[in-house]
Amino acid sequence: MPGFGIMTNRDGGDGARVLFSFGREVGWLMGQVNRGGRVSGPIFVFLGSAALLIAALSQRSSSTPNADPEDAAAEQTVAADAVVEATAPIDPDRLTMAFGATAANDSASRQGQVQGMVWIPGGEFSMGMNQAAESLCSYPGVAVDAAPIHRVYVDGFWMDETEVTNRQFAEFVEATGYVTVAEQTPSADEFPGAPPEALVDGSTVFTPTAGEVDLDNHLQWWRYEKHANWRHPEGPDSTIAGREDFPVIHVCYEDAVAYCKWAGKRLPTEAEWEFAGRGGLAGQLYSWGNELNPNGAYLANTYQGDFPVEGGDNGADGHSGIAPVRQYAPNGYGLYDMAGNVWEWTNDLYRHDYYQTLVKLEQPIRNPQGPDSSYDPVEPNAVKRVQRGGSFLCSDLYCTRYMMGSRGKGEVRTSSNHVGFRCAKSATGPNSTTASDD
Ligand SMILES: [Ca+2]
Ligand SMILES: [Ca+2]
Repeated sequence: MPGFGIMTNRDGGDGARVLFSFGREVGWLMGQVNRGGRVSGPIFVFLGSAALLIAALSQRSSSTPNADPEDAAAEQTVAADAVVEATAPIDPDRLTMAFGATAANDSASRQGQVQGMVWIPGGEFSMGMNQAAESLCSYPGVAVDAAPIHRVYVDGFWMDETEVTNRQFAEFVEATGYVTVAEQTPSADEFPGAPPEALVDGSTVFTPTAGEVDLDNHLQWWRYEKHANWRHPEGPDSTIAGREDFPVIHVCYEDAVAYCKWAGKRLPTEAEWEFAGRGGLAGQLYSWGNELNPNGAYLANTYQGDFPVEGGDNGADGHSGIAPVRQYAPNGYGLYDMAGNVWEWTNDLYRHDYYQTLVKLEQPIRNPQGPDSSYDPVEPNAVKRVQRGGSFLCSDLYCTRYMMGSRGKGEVRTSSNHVGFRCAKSATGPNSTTASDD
């Protein structure tokens, strides 16, 4: 049967809602991304006796400014201009800028305590990733959008100790009656031309493959699961009973923002997230240091074994698949799971060339809020926000984005079973050096 699908890129930290006719009896969709994260498509290939191309790349028009063709053309022009700007010569010294020391602010301005949050002092640090770190991943491209390194200053702020859990999200839904995007039936307005039977609520779920596969086609291990949502992570027959302390998943950007507002918080900026994730360290590969497994210990829930093969996730780190929060030691600021477990939404729009733009500016860049528009050459029409930290599916075979400084991204209305979030909160009070939330 033709179906409504959501596509995610790479290991799914990236993606755009896509309509396609899915299911083994109809065919498949392939050719989105080649090595290095560059575009080779999209190429839609449908096989079978009922071969039928029903699909078009589409985003939720209600949330995307470029749904109108004229707007889309205008945005493309803006994006193209920005790319030209970003590819202008950069001072060679900037390109080879090394990580500098982290100079944290004095924490004395902190006022009181916030339940479940820790104070991140803010200060000046080096943000981004060294291109040489690419060598730690068998699949190239992990550092492409995370270089060059640049100096950033962020004000102090509060950060959730953990990813937002099912227990916390349930309190929010109980109090507000909020319905996540994954629980809503997609509308024909959003996906014009889609057959009515394809418009079924659901979300994207990782599905291991029967055997080894070419890692160039991530659609082999992702499926659109009808009626999958935060309450039913693997589909309608699954439940979160007993998983109260697991991170909430199947939440898209606007779901995360809605939760944050209810909680009197906000999403962190990408710069805040990285400052917090580094835990006071400077230029280290991981949120705890430069060794992935110091003294043989695992310090994050990632993926060990053959990816993405059935039974391949051997759980050497203690967990096959997603884990409850707080299973590993916190980083230097007391934050848990800043690497792995689930990807975390940040508030910044995603541009692949944003850091190339920043490195030309006077350093340090103060409290960067992300670019004004989104642009990902892999999916030029998708509006994306930055995600950070990697997930339980990240592996040195494919996606080492549990490495500090690396970047993920996701289409704003797309959810999946390895993306969640945590909240930030600006400081308030007479001694605060921090701007208030807006
Ligand atoms: Ca694991
Ligand atoms: Ca995480």
